[in-house]
Amino acid sequence: MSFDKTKITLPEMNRRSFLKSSAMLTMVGAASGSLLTRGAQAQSGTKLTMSGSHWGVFRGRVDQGRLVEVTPWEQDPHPTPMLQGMMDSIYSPSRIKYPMVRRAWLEQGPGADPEGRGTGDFVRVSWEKAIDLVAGELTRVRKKYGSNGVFGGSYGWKSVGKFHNCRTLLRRMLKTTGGFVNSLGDYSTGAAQVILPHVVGSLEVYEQCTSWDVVRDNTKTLVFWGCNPVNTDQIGWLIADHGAFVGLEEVKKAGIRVICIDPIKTETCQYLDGEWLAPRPQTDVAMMLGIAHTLYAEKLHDEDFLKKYTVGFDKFLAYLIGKEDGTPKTAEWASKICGIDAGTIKQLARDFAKNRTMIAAGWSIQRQHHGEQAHWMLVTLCSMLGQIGLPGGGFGFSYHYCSGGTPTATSPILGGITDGPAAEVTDLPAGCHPGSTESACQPKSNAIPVCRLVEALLHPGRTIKYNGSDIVLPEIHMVYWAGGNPFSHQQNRNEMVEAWKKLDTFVVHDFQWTASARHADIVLPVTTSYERNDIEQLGDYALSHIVPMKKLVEPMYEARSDFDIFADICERLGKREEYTEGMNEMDWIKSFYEAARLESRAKGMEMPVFDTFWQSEEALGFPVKDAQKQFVRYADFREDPLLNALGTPSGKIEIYSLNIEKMHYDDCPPHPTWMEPIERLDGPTTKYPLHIASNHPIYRLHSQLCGTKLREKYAIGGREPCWINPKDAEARGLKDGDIARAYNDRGQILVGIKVTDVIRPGVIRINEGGWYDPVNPREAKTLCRYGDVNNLTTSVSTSKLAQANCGQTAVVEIEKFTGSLPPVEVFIEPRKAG
Ligand code: PGD
Ligand code: PGD
Repeated sequence: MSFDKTKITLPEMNRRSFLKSSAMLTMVGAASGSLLTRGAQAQSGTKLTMSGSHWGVFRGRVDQGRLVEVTPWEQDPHPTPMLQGMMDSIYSPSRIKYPMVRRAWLEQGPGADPEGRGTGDFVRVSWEKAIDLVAGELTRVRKKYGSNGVFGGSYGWKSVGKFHNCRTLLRRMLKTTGGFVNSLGDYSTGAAQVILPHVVGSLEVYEQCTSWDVVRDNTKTLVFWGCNPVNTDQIGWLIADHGAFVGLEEVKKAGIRVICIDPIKTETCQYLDGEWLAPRPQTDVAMMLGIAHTLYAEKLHDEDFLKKYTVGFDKFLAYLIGKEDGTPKTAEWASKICGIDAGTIKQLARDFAKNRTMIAAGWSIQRQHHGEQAHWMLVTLCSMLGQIGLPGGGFGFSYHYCSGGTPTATSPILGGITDGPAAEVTDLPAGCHPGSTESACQPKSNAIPVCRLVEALLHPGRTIKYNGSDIVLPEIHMVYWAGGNPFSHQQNRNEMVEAWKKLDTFVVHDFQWTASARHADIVLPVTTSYERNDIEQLGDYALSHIVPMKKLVEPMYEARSDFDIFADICERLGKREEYTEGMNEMDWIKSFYEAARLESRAKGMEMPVFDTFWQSEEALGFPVKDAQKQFVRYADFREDPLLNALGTPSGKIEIYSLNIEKMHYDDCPPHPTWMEPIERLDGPTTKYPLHIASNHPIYRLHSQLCGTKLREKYAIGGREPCWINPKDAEARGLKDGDIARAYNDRGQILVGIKVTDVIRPGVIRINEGGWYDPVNPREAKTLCRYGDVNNLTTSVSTSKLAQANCGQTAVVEIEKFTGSLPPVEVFIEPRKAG
């Protein structure tokens, strides 16, 4: 493993000049023809193979069929140390080698001994047998319960690549063979992405931000509100480009004032020498209201902006100044809730109004009870400041994700495999015909809000509200997952374990023995993306290159690609041709490239023929126009709000929403509102004294890479780390390196203690994504030996509007663990598998 060129260790930034990267394989305008320039690696004569990952572009060196070295791409401005874990994911002892079936399920049939899930008693079967079992069970369940008996929402991450997109491939198989229940939304921005279309007319959370260059040149105060790009921009949904690190370095060089509002003094705050304000978690809306009240009281708000570009400020104002409920939301009022002193809150209002202020908000502030309010209130606050659409002012909701703010290249959109023809609605109530407008004849829901699967299993037939509509939770008997790790991402693990007992069958495709695979009935081993060919774009926002993702090594053991597995299942069900469309891996990859080539030509650029591209071992680069480098979010709206009206009913920013008013939800009023979450630090009804920040991990992508050697970089006593303030540690007799038990009414986990003053007293940090390792899976609320934080979080939804997850809502107590320490067992094959 060679990382000599980069030497980065978080939280430090890589100080080498990011901008020096030489042009490698670059695509130029048609006028000058197609041009390929060889990169330094190729010139040296060393045979390295290029591929890509969520952690960046890299070159792999293979010796005698084994990947022995991974080198980050020369043009990556800030390679992440996580790339080191990637190689180990191929060879780690947590690799799934063969198709496996849970013994009780195999011998006694679907639904047998549900308490035995997770005990690791698996039997190895042949691929032939495994495919028969899956195809047979799909047929049985659909015949008995209809297509709504099968859940294929399969939420979660996957590997990069336009072809081996496992979740899409799963849906394609399920659609082709007879339908399924899908999922709505995601865990990242579940609340914000439902409320923001009512407020600004788009999802906003995944929109491009004002460019870093514009921020550097215009912003005077840069606020990171629950936002930690130094950590979270390490990865990409597509291949990570790490452009945000260039932007952050520029911000630092420019000496821009940085304020970080976060219970943790983040890596970003430390790198940028930011001013750290640490409110109580889950109280951001109150703090924002305190700032808003000061703006109004001191006449610092921008009346012209509010009049011209927003609707409903008058109604919100009645709430803000207390006309509506008798409580003015003053800085003093806010201070009591959020714990930041009133003077500071007032000063923030003055400073924000006086200077060009950009508020970069992360997403944890909406991943909590009533999370819809946070982003709505932030838009409202920025509307009062009146800087939205001005260079360097307003808000950006994606600076921390996939390097938002990195200018977008003029490139074609690379297509990918689709989930096939539109789903047929098959589950109409008896006696109804398709297209009937009778309300009794509306199809039973075939999509549920993504985090409500557990609720559906526990309460089939229950009607829940969702963004103005009613959804009847379906009766699900079979759950199929390919891409994603529900036994990591879902909140309230013990409730989930109980819900899973209702299932007949749980099928999982993965390459590692995750907790989900361990709780499955049928486990199918898939290839990693380093054992197959694919193609992908670089940078979700940058879209700067097309990257050949070339197979590095042959599939290990009996692993097969998701595509091949699904094609075989379709064959058993008589649908192979429909599924594959008669094409293999390389046919599909070429077809995506060729379509991009045509689009590119229409844009006046000439891409090389596929074979030249594929054999070049280089990424194909696209130009970035100056206009993109100078991009200002909402500049067009500001310039002409009629011509560039927003997608809201009024065409303006909706501080009061009539649409939401019509929904009459008691937990999501029609204007931004402070509402107590069900539990919080020092909250009125809170039972436990410490809040858990279940942040995104520094050396993992959720649970991905937890099963690799990278764990040695952070695990404490072999357990997931728990950061705790010295005061809280002392009060509990805890010191660095201790193993402790964190617990509440929902569950209990072991963690390794790290005492640090970069965390607010009253808050502990246990990152999400630690692998669930139950001591005794048959025992209710059993101890998790490794430290999966979702044993402790609540599964309550944000509100009736978004029904999103509240991963950041959890209070706990923690104590030194004095019993005999159970060894961690989750990072090897299940013991009884054979
Ligand atoms: P990952 O660990 O990325 O987590 O939850 P998610 O389920 O996405 O899971 C991806 C899985 O896909 C891994 O097991 C990986 O091995 C597998 N995989 C990768 N490539 C392939 C492939 O080609 N084929 C197949 N079949 N499998 C593959 C993440 C979710 O967690 C998210 S997105 C968020 S934002 C939430 N965050 C929090 C949080 O902040 N706090 C808490 N408490 N909980 C959270 N949960 C959520
Ligand atoms: P988090 O780490 O959960 O990241 O991006 P997101 O912004 O949600 O939280 C960001 C910051 O919010 C943390 O510093 C945390 O302390 C702070 N915070 C927590 N609660 C509160 C609060 O109540 N108020 C305030 N003011 N701050 C709070 C997540 C994004 O990251 C997503 S959704 C995904 S899918 C990706 N996941 C990963 C990952 O797993 N690992 C890495 N390294 N990078 C990722 N990037 C992406």
